[in-house]
Amino acid sequence: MAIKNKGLALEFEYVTRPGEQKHIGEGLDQADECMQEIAYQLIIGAHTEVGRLTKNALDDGYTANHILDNGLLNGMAIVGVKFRDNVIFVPEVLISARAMKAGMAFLEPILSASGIEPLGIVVMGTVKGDLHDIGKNLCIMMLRGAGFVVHDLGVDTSAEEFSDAFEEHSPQVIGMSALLTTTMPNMGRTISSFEDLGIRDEVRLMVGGAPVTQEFADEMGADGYGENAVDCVDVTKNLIKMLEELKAS
Ligand code: B12
Repeated sequence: MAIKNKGLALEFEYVTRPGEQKHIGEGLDQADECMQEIAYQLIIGAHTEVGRLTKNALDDGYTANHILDNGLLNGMAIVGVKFRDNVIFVPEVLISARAMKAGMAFLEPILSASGIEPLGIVVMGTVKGDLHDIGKNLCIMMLRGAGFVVHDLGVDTSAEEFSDAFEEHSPQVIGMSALLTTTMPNMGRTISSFEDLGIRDEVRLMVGGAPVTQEFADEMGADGYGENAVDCVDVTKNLIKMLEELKAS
């Protein structure tokens, strides 16, 4: 392990699960001192610094992809782990998200002009009657950071709006978020409406939000459930694989 940046080395100590240590550790191994500094500044939420370092790195000849993978995403991976493990809370995540945005402001125009194929297309929304969107927005941020194109339907999204978005954007995965026990059933209603419209097998439906459990997700016939924003990315990747297999069979 070659983490030369002292601050980042201390941050990496929060990564305690062996699988994650390996995965994130390998990512950090690819990062030179400049990328490690970007990752560290993102973790501590220094948005001006992340913007400045990203611009300097581009001027120095690093590619946008390299900075995204080795700088910003390495930092975001540790932020995600710290958030899940209750080391940091929503305000700190939002501050790191702002730093990610500051870096992405320089990278996005280059990435979109280069026509790199996205990992997949995802539609996300908070279900009808529910106005909570902090968790959904964190999921979206992680998905975009991981290379997905995400269409955000916002809050209070009806079943019809989800199916319209399916027709408009042709996503492989649709994610629904609910924070209220009273709005959770609207996830099931949306799934039923996809069945009624005959489009149920053309897309994978994923659910999440604090009161949602795997058991509840299974009961209402969702294809996937994620407990947090880190899970959301893994679940999305698995669901896309599942959909491809389903379509191939
Ligand atoms: C912030 C908040 C609000 C804000 C929302 C602001 C916003 N822009 O989101 C405001 C003030 C508007 C609000 C309003 C209300 N709220 Co409120 N709110 C909260 C609070 C404090 C935090 C929620 C939050 O953001 N958590 C942090 C995020 C990061 O976590 P998260 O959403 O769970 O998301 C994570 C995971 O669940 C997962 N995830 C989330 N979505 C998805 C989707 C997918 C597909 C996947 C894979 C994963 C995933 O990943 C996320 C990141 O790790 C909670 C209490 C609490 N401590 O949880 C109450 C809480 C959710 N609210 C509650 C209530 C009752 C209300 C109101 C009805 C209050 C009222 N009487 O007016 C209204 C409802 C308004 C409405 N129609 O929606 C109750 C719900 C009770 C229940 N069991 O139903 C709670 C639990 C408070 C309580 N203890 O009573 N609220």
